[in-house]
Amino acid sequence: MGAAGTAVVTGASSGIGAATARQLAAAGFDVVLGARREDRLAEIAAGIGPAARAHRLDVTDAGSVAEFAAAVPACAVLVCNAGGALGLDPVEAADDEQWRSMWESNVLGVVRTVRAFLPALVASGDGRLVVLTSIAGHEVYPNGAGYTSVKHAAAAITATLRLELLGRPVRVTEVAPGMVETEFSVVRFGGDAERAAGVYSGLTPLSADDVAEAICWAVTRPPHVTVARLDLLPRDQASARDAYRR
Ligand code: NJP
Repeated sequence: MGAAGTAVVTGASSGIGAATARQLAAAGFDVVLGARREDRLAEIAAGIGPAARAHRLDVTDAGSVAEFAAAVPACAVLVCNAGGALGLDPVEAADDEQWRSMWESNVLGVVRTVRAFLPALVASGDGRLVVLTSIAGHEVYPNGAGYTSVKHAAAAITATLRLELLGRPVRVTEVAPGMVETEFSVVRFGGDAERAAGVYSGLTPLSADDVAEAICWAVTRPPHVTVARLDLLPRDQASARDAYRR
């Protein structure tokens, strides 16, 4: 067993989750990777080596979360990273299915996963819970309400957990990035890679590794230190709406 204990990462089949699993393994954790695309998960876990194992997980499905948690008896670190955005439309043109899907993965998905792993986090004696929200969890922008509303909810849930867990050995960290170049925008725009590339044009966005490094740092502070919230931005982004493009 990894000297640092077991770390679970949801949404580990790409982007920030995959990078976090790699970096946590390098920091001495055994890592358990969860997501829906099992082929991608298996490939990433194989690349990490014997410290990693992959298990299918759909955070929108209570049965899948229960099955996933049952396969992981001990857990010191839980990174709730699964989620993302769908669409970029004004509220007056809101697509119910896209909104429902975002609430299921970014909000209820976090609640289900935290509920399932909380007993193990407490039992570890030094549990660490990390929730990926976003700058969109603290600011709004036109056409973004579907995503900003779910990330605001995830931020509220994370802050509530810190209050509710006071006195129990679990540290709660919110990680709120700005632009990170991953599959995020390709998913948001339904596979339109050209439109997705436009989001990051003319500036250097954060990489998945930049965010993973911050997560790794937060969960490896001494047990009496809670990193409550990390806001990470590319230098050329000043708010959810303001970016400087060269
Ligand atoms: O995006 P991407 P990121 N059940 O698309 C998984 C937030 N964020 O790494 O199930 C289980 O490369 C999906 O796996 P799969 C963002 O909101 C990002 O950037 O196989 N897993 C994949 O592994 C999100 O919370 C940016 O399709 C599910 C992963 O989630 C987190 O960072 C900015 C799932 C998404 O990987 C990671 O996103 C920001 C489900 N139902 C916040 N649904 C940014 N990139 O700019 C999805 O502020 N996944």
